[in-house]
Amino acid sequence: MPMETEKRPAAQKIRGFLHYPGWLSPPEQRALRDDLRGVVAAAPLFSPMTPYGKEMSVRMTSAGRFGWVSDRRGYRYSETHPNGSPWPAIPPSILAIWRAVSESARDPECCLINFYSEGAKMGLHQDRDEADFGHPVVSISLGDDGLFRIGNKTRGGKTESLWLRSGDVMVMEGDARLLYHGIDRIAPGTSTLLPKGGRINITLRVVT
Ligand code: MD6
Ligand code: FE
Repeated sequence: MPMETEKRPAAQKIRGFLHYPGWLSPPEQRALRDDLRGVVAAAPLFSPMTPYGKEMSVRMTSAGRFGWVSDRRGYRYSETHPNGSPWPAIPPSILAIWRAVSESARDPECCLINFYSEGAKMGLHQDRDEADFGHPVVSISLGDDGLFRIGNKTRGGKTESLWLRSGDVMVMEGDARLLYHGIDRIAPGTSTLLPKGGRINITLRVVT
């Protein structure tokens, strides 16, 4: 079924982020979940160490040419999983979402998969390790709801929050590209998509 011809929800703008609530139908969410099982089988989830020597509460893995890793050398893109293997290819179902919502002429080179179990969160951060901020960052949420907070171009100041639900897509581009953002918490038991619960967030980026 060609995604482009289907009826898709309109974007809601929040601080320049484009939020598409329910972009993916429930059957599309299940298909994407199953595609991710193949990625995780090839590139197992791991718990990254922050450069400060603390284990992150989120578990992660990647697909594409580059993956995101973090250890005592710092946060960086890497062409290999911590186990030394190259990352698996980005599933076509994920590339189709990028092509539908992003105006980028290029395909993403990194597909980062973050898994949040109950109690996991992600501190306020900027996504600024890519070579060209003219390309957007696209995110896809699956599973339990996550409370997403958006701040400013520098740390501090007023913030706004919204719940990201299973099937939602977010696009961070233009003036919003360098805003601080993070996940305060997830709401366990709000989705039945993942048999053991939790939340998955996928972010797509052009790196080079
Ligand atoms: C998350 N998302 O939703 C974390 N980054 O779990 C992000 O850090 C993010 O949603 C850039 C653009 C969109 C995002
Ligand atoms: Fe981010």
